[in-house]
Amino acid sequence: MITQLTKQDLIDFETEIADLFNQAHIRAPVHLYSGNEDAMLAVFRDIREEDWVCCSWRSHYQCLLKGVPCEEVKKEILAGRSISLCFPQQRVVSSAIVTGIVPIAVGIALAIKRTGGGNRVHCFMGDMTSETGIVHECIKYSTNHDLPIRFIVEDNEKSVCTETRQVWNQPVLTHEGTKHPKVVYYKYATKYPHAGAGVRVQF
Ligand SMILES: Cc1ncc(C[n+]2csc(CCOP(=O)(O)OP(=O)(O)O)c2C)c(N)n1
Ligand SMILES: [Mg+2]
Repeated sequence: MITQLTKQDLIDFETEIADLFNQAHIRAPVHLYSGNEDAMLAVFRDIREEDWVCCSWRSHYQCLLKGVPCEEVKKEILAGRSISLCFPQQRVVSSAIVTGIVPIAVGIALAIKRTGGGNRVHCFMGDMTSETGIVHECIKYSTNHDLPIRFIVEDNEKSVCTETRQVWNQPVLTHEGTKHPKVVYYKYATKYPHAGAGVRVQF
């Protein structure tokens, strides 16, 4: 583990951000996690300091667990950058474009392989992202070229307010319960809405 942060530390951080958002101290969207702390800590047991962590719009836990100091993450969120947090020093990069980060993660993994590096890439994505065409291609390419990358599918069953399984008329998602060596899947139930923290805040 890179940090000594506990499940409660993660929850406390998101709770503080939720309060700050609801009090209109953050004048930009925030996408909060909850209910996935154990799963996230388990995923991070296999992440080392020299590895790259690639994220979407929802990345507070990854930044904290990759070793970015809490105050630094909070400062960036307060500055309105929660949606695409990037901390190159700690090797965390994010994109707020659905699927945007996935080919970038594959590119980093390809560069590591070509330069003979011993580190890896860990690419986090939501359930809807995981069902897209480009993700299929990225997983296929990474598998066939045995790139040093792992994809983590975080299933909250939703794409914003839409049920992912209903959209695709697919009761079981593509990566649900997978044993693929490069894909990790977990399901969680969040208490937060897709974005924000439950209070309508006008920017
Ligand atoms: C190209 C693009 N289209 C639409 C959006 C708006 N959008 C942001 S998050 C999201 C839902 C993605 O769902 P999922 O991959 O399951 O991630 P979750 O937010 O549930 O973690 C959408 C449609 C976007 N950011 N980028
Ligand atoms: Mg989702």
